[in-house]
Amino acid sequence: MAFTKTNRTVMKAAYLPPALVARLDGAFVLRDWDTLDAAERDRLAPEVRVLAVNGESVVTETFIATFPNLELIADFGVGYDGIDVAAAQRRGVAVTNTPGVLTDDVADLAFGLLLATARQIPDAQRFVERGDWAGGGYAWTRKVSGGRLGIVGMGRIGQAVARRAAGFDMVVSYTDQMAIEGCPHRFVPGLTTLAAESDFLIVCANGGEKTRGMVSAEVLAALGPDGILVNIARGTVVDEAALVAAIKAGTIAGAGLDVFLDEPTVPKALQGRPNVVLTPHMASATHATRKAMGDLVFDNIAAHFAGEPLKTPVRPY
Ligand code: 8YV
Repeated sequence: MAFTKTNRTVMKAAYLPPALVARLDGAFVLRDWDTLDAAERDRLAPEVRVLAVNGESVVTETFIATFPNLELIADFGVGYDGIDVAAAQRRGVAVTNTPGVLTDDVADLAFGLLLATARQIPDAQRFVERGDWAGGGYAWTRKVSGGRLGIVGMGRIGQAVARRAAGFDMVVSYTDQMAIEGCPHRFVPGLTTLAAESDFLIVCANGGEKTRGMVSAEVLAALGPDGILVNIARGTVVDEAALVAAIKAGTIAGAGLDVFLDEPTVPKALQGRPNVVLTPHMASATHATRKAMGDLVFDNIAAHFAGEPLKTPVRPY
Protein backbone atom coordinates (compact mmCIF):
# COMPACT_ATOMS: atom_id res chain seq x y z
CA MET A 1 0.00 0.00 0.00
CA ALA A 2 1.63 3.24 -1.14
CA PHE A 3 1.08 6.41 0.88
CA THR A 4 -2.07 8.35 0.11
CA LYS A 5 -3.81 10.98 2.21
CA THR A 6 -6.67 8.52 2.65
CA ASN A 7 -4.60 5.68 4.14
CA ARG A 8 -5.45 5.61 7.77
CA THR A 9 -2.30 3.94 9.02
CA VAL A 10 -1.41 4.11 12.69
CA MET A 11 1.95 2.84 13.93
CA LYS A 12 1.93 1.61 17.51
CA ALA A 13 5.41 2.22 18.90
CA ALA A 14 4.93 1.53 22.62
CA TYR A 15 2.76 -0.40 25.05
CA LEU A 16 -0.93 0.50 24.76
CA PRO A 17 -3.76 -1.29 26.61
CA PRO A 18 -5.30 -4.21 24.69
CA ALA A 19 -8.73 -2.55 24.52
CA LEU A 20 -7.24 0.51 22.82
CA VAL A 21 -5.21 -1.68 20.46
CA ALA A 22 -8.40 -3.54 19.52
CA ARG A 23 -10.27 -0.29 18.85
CA LEU A 24 -7.45 1.12 16.74
CA ASP A 25 -7.17 -2.15 14.86
CA GLY A 26 -10.91 -2.15 14.16
CA ALA A 27 -11.05 1.40 12.87
CA PHE A 28 -7.69 2.00 11.15
CA VAL A 29 -4.77 0.10 9.64
CA LEU A 30 -2.76 -0.64 12.77
CA ARG A 31 0.91 -1.66 12.59
CA ASP A 32 3.18 -2.55 15.51
CA TRP A 33 6.72 -1.18 15.21
CA ASP A 34 8.10 -3.66 17.75
CA THR A 35 6.98 -6.71 15.76
CA LEU A 36 8.37 -5.56 12.39
CA ASP A 37 11.76 -6.48 10.99
CA ALA A 38 14.01 -3.86 9.41
CA ALA A 39 12.76 -4.47 5.86
CA GLU A 40 9.10 -4.23 6.92
CA ARG A 41 9.85 -1.05 8.85
CA ASP A 42 11.44 0.52 5.76
CA ARG A 43 8.54 -0.55 3.57
CA LEU A 44 5.76 0.57 5.93
CA ALA A 45 7.23 3.79 7.36
CA PRO A 46 6.06 6.01 4.45
CA GLU A 47 2.43 4.91 4.95
CA VAL A 48 2.32 5.99 8.56
CA ARG A 49 0.26 9.09 9.31
CA VAL A 50 -0.14 8.58 13.07
CA LEU A 51 2.32 7.33 15.66
CA ALA A 52 0.76 6.01 18.89
CA VAL A 53 3.11 6.09 21.89
CA ASN A 54 2.86 6.37 25.68
CA GLY A 55 3.98 8.67 28.50
CA GLU A 56 7.30 6.87 28.92
CA SER A 57 8.17 6.81 25.20
CA VAL A 58 11.28 8.48 23.88
CA VAL A 59 10.42 9.96 20.50
CA THR A 60 13.47 11.71 19.09
CA GLU A 61 13.70 13.88 15.98
CA THR A 62 15.50 10.98 14.26
CA PHE A 63 12.63 8.63 15.03
CA ILE A 64 10.08 11.19 13.84
CA ALA A 65 12.07 11.54 10.60
CA THR A 66 11.70 7.79 10.02
CA PHE A 67 8.09 8.53 9.00
CA PRO A 68 8.19 11.04 6.13
CA ASN A 69 4.40 11.38 5.96
CA LEU A 70 3.73 11.54 9.68
CA GLU A 71 0.97 13.95 10.73
CA LEU A 72 0.24 13.15 14.39
CA ILE A 73 1.93 11.67 17.45
CA ALA A 74 -0.80 10.50 19.85
CA ASP A 75 0.52 10.00 23.40
CA PHE A 76 -1.26 7.64 25.81
CA GLY A 77 -0.31 9.72 28.86
CA VAL A 78 -0.34 13.28 30.12
CA GLY A 79 3.45 13.58 30.23
CA TYR A 80 5.23 14.13 26.95
CA ASP A 81 8.72 14.95 28.16
CA GLY A 82 10.10 12.04 26.12
CA ILE A 83 8.68 13.43 22.87
CA ASP A 84 10.62 16.08 20.95
CA VAL A 85 7.51 18.22 20.48
CA ALA A 86 9.45 21.15 19.02
CA ALA A 87 10.99 18.89 16.36
CA ALA A 88 7.58 17.37 15.62
CA GLN A 89 6.03 20.79 15.20
CA ARG A 90 8.89 21.99 12.95
CA ARG A 91 7.99 19.09 10.71
CA GLY A 92 4.29 19.93 10.82
CA VAL A 93 3.52 16.95 13.04
CA ALA A 94 0.93 17.57 15.78
CA VAL A 95 1.15 15.96 19.22
CA THR A 96 -1.73 15.03 21.53
CA ASN A 97 -1.75 13.73 25.11
CA THR A 98 -4.35 12.69 27.70
CA PRO A 99 -4.73 15.54 30.21
CA GLY A 100 -7.56 15.80 32.71
CA VAL A 101 -8.78 12.21 32.70
CA LEU A 102 -5.98 10.96 34.96
CA THR A 103 -5.69 13.95 37.33
CA ASP A 104 -7.74 12.43 40.16
CA ASP A 105 -5.96 9.09 40.12
CA VAL A 106 -2.52 10.65 40.17
CA ALA A 107 -3.48 13.00 43.01
CA ASP A 108 -5.03 10.06 44.88
CA LEU A 109 -1.81 8.06 44.62
CA ALA A 110 0.24 11.08 45.70
CA PHE A 111 -1.84 11.25 48.84
CA GLY A 112 -1.71 7.49 49.27
CA LEU A 113 2.08 7.63 49.14
CA LEU A 114 2.16 10.55 51.55
CA LEU A 115 0.06 8.70 54.11
CA ALA A 116 1.77 5.35 53.51
CA THR A 117 5.21 6.91 53.98
CA ALA A 118 4.45 9.14 56.95
CA ARG A 119 2.48 6.41 58.76
CA GLN A 120 4.77 3.63 57.48
CA ILE A 121 1.76 1.53 56.44
CA PRO A 122 3.61 -1.05 54.26
CA ASP A 123 6.21 -1.62 56.99
CA ALA A 124 3.48 -1.89 59.61
CA GLN A 125 1.83 -4.58 57.48
CA ARG A 126 5.12 -6.49 57.31
CA PHE A 127 5.34 -6.14 61.10
CA VAL A 128 1.90 -7.75 61.49
CA GLU A 129 2.68 -10.48 58.97
CA ARG A 130 5.96 -11.36 60.69
CA GLY A 131 4.06 -11.88 63.93
CA ASP A 132 5.98 -9.07 65.63
CA TRP A 133 2.81 -7.54 67.09
CA ALA A 134 2.82 -10.22 69.82
CA GLY A 135 5.96 -8.56 71.17
CA GLY A 136 4.38 -5.08 71.40
CA GLY A 137 2.93 -2.38 69.18
CA TYR A 138 4.49 -0.79 66.10
CA ALA A 139 6.76 2.26 66.45
CA TRP A 140 5.04 5.65 66.48
CA THR A 141 4.97 7.50 63.19
CA ARG A 142 4.46 10.99 61.69
CA LYS A 143 1.24 13.00 61.78
CA VAL A 144 0.04 14.20 58.36
CA SER A 145 -3.11 16.21 59.16
CA GLY A 146 -2.41 19.86 59.80
CA GLY A 147 1.11 19.65 58.35
CA ARG A 148 2.78 22.05 55.94
CA LEU A 149 2.56 20.75 52.40
CA GLY A 150 4.78 22.07 49.61
CA ILE A 151 3.63 21.34 46.07
CA VAL A 152 6.22 21.46 43.30
CA GLY A 153 4.31 22.29 40.11
CA MET A 154 0.80 23.69 40.52
CA GLY A 155 -0.78 22.41 37.31
CA ARG A 156 -3.91 20.27 37.15
CA ILE A 157 -2.40 17.51 39.28
CA GLY A 158 -0.82 19.88 41.80
CA GLN A 159 -4.18 21.60 42.24
CA ALA A 160 -5.93 18.25 42.73
CA VAL A 161 -3.35 17.37 45.40
CA ALA A 162 -4.03 20.75 47.07
CA ARG A 163 -7.79 20.01 47.10
CA ARG A 164 -7.12 16.71 48.87
CA ALA A 165 -4.81 18.47 51.33
CA ALA A 166 -7.69 20.75 52.34
CA GLY A 167 -9.47 17.69 53.70
CA PHE A 168 -6.44 17.05 55.88
CA ASP A 169 -6.35 20.63 57.21
CA MET A 170 -2.91 21.10 55.70
CA VAL A 171 -1.30 24.46 55.03
CA VAL A 172 -0.45 24.41 51.32
CA SER A 173 2.32 26.39 49.61
CA TYR A 174 3.66 25.85 46.13
CA THR A 175 6.28 26.72 43.62
CA ASP A 176 6.04 26.93 39.85
CA GLN A 177 7.52 29.03 37.06
CA MET A 178 5.27 31.84 38.28
CA ALA A 179 2.31 32.33 40.61
CA ILE A 180 -0.84 30.71 39.24
CA GLU A 181 -3.62 33.22 38.75
CA GLY A 182 -6.54 32.59 41.06
CA CYS A 183 -4.69 29.95 43.08
CA PRO A 184 -5.53 30.53 46.76
CA HIS A 185 -2.31 29.02 48.08
CA ARG A 186 0.93 30.77 48.98
CA PHE A 187 3.37 31.01 46.09
CA VAL A 188 7.03 30.53 46.99
CA PRO A 189 9.36 31.41 44.10
CA GLY A 190 12.31 29.28 45.22
CA LEU A 191 12.15 25.50 45.60
CA THR A 192 14.80 25.42 48.34
CA THR A 193 12.80 27.94 50.38
CA LEU A 194 9.60 25.94 49.78
CA ALA A 195 11.36 22.76 50.95
CA ALA A 196 12.70 24.51 54.07
CA GLU A 197 9.17 25.67 54.93
CA SER A 198 7.47 22.29 54.28
CA ASP A 199 6.98 19.11 56.28
CA PHE A 200 5.98 17.27 53.11
CA LEU A 201 7.01 18.01 49.54
CA ILE A 202 4.97 16.50 46.68
CA VAL A 203 6.50 16.70 43.20
CA CYS A 204 3.85 17.27 40.51
CA ALA A 205 6.00 19.11 37.93
CA ASN A 206 6.43 18.19 34.27
CA GLY A 207 9.49 16.18 33.33
CA GLY A 208 11.94 17.36 30.68
CA GLU A 209 15.14 19.37 30.62
CA LYS A 210 13.77 22.42 32.46
CA THR A 211 13.04 20.43 35.60
CA ARG A 212 15.84 17.83 35.44
CA GLY A 213 17.42 17.29 38.87
CA MET A 214 15.48 20.23 40.29
CA VAL A 215 14.91 18.43 43.59
CA SER A 216 18.63 18.59 44.28
CA ALA A 217 20.85 17.74 47.25
CA GLU A 218 20.36 21.32 48.41
CA VAL A 219 16.56 21.06 48.24
CA LEU A 220 16.62 17.74 50.13
CA ALA A 221 18.88 19.26 52.79
CA ALA A 222 16.38 22.12 53.13
CA LEU A 223 13.50 19.65 53.49
CA GLY A 224 15.48 18.28 56.42
CA PRO A 225 15.46 15.28 58.76
CA ASP A 226 11.73 15.60 59.49
CA GLY A 227 10.72 16.13 55.86
CA ILE A 228 9.08 13.61 53.54
CA LEU A 229 9.35 13.69 49.74
CA VAL A 230 6.68 12.27 47.42
CA ASN A 231 7.21 12.01 43.67
CA ILE A 232 4.41 11.06 41.28
CA ALA A 233 5.74 13.19 38.38
CA ARG A 234 8.90 11.98 36.67
CA GLY A 235 12.04 10.39 38.05
CA THR A 236 14.12 12.98 36.22
CA VAL A 237 12.81 15.83 38.39
CA VAL A 238 14.63 14.43 41.45
CA ASP A 239 18.39 14.02 41.68
CA GLU A 240 18.07 10.31 42.48
CA ALA A 241 21.68 9.91 43.65
CA ALA A 242 21.16 12.79 46.08
CA LEU A 243 17.89 11.23 47.25
CA VAL A 244 19.58 7.87 47.88
CA ALA A 245 22.33 9.66 49.84
CA ALA A 246 19.76 11.61 51.87
CA ILE A 247 17.76 8.48 52.71
CA LYS A 248 20.91 6.55 53.67
CA ALA A 249 22.16 9.39 55.86
CA GLY A 250 18.73 10.12 57.37
CA THR A 251 18.94 13.74 56.29
CA ILE A 252 15.31 13.46 55.15
CA ALA A 253 12.68 11.45 57.04
CA GLY A 254 11.36 9.39 54.14
CA ALA A 255 10.16 9.19 50.56
CA GLY A 256 7.12 7.88 48.69
CA LEU A 257 8.02 7.27 45.06
CA ASP A 258 6.02 6.18 42.02
CA VAL A 259 8.59 7.24 39.43
CA PHE A 260 12.31 6.65 39.00
CA LEU A 261 15.20 7.75 36.84
CA ASP A 262 15.73 4.45 35.03
CA GLU A 263 12.42 2.57 35.21
CA PRO A 264 11.88 -0.26 35.90
CA THR A 265 15.16 -0.17 37.83
CA VAL A 266 14.77 1.04 41.41
CA PRO A 267 17.96 1.71 43.39
CA LYS A 268 18.58 -1.15 45.83
CA ALA A 269 19.44 1.41 48.52
CA LEU A 270 15.81 2.63 48.50
CA GLN A 271 14.38 -0.85 49.00
CA GLY A 272 13.48 -2.62 52.24
CA ARG A 273 13.31 0.54 54.32
CA PRO A 274 10.41 1.35 56.67
CA ASN A 275 10.48 5.01 55.64
CA VAL A 276 10.50 4.51 51.86
CA VAL A 277 7.38 3.44 49.98
CA LEU A 278 7.79 2.37 46.37
CA THR A 279 5.18 1.85 43.64
CA PRO A 280 5.80 0.90 39.98
CA HIS A 281 4.74 4.05 38.04
CA MET A 282 1.08 3.18 38.54
CA ALA A 283 -0.51 6.52 39.44
CA SER A 284 -2.90 6.55 36.48
CA ALA A 285 -3.35 2.78 36.35
CA THR A 286 -6.94 2.22 37.40
CA HIS A 287 -9.44 0.47 35.13
CA ALA A 288 -11.62 3.55 34.75
CA THR A 289 -8.78 5.96 34.03
CA ARG A 290 -6.85 3.75 31.65
CA LYS A 291 -10.10 3.32 29.69
CA ALA A 292 -10.67 7.08 29.63
CA MET A 293 -7.06 7.64 28.51
CA GLY A 294 -7.48 5.06 25.73
CA ASP A 295 -10.74 6.67 24.61
CA LEU A 296 -9.05 10.07 24.43
CA VAL A 297 -6.17 8.68 22.37
CA PHE A 298 -8.69 7.08 20.02
CA ASP A 299 -10.79 10.25 19.80
CA ASN A 300 -7.73 12.36 18.95
CA ILE A 301 -6.71 9.97 16.17
CA ALA A 302 -10.27 9.73 14.84
CA ALA A 303 -10.62 13.52 14.89
CA HIS A 304 -7.35 13.85 13.00
CA PHE A 305 -8.39 11.43 10.26
CA ALA A 306 -11.79 13.14 10.03
CA GLY A 307 -10.09 16.52 9.55
CA GLU A 308 -11.63 17.79 12.79
CA PRO A 309 -9.85 19.77 15.52
CA LEU A 310 -7.72 17.62 17.83
CA LYS A 311 -9.25 17.10 21.28
CA THR A 312 -6.10 17.69 23.33
CA PRO A 313 -3.12 19.04 21.35
CA VAL A 314 0.03 19.91 23.31
CA ARG A 315 2.50 22.77 23.23
CA PRO A 316 6.25 22.27 23.77
CA TYR A 317 7.23 22.53 27.47
C1 8YV B 1 1.96 6.75 31.51
C2 8YV B 1 2.24 8.77 32.75
O1 8YV B 1 1.70 7.49 30.41
O2 8YV B 1 0.45 10.03 31.93
C3 8YV B 1 1.65 9.98 32.14
O3 8YV B 1 2.41 10.91 31.88
O4 8YV B 1 3.32 8.78 33.24
C4 8YV B 1 1.51 7.50 32.74
O5 8YV B 1 0.15 7.65 32.80
C5 8YV B 1 1.30 5.45 31.41
O6 8YV B 1 1.96 4.64 32.30
C6 8YV B 1 1.35 4.84 30.04
O7 8YV B 1 2.60 4.42 29.74
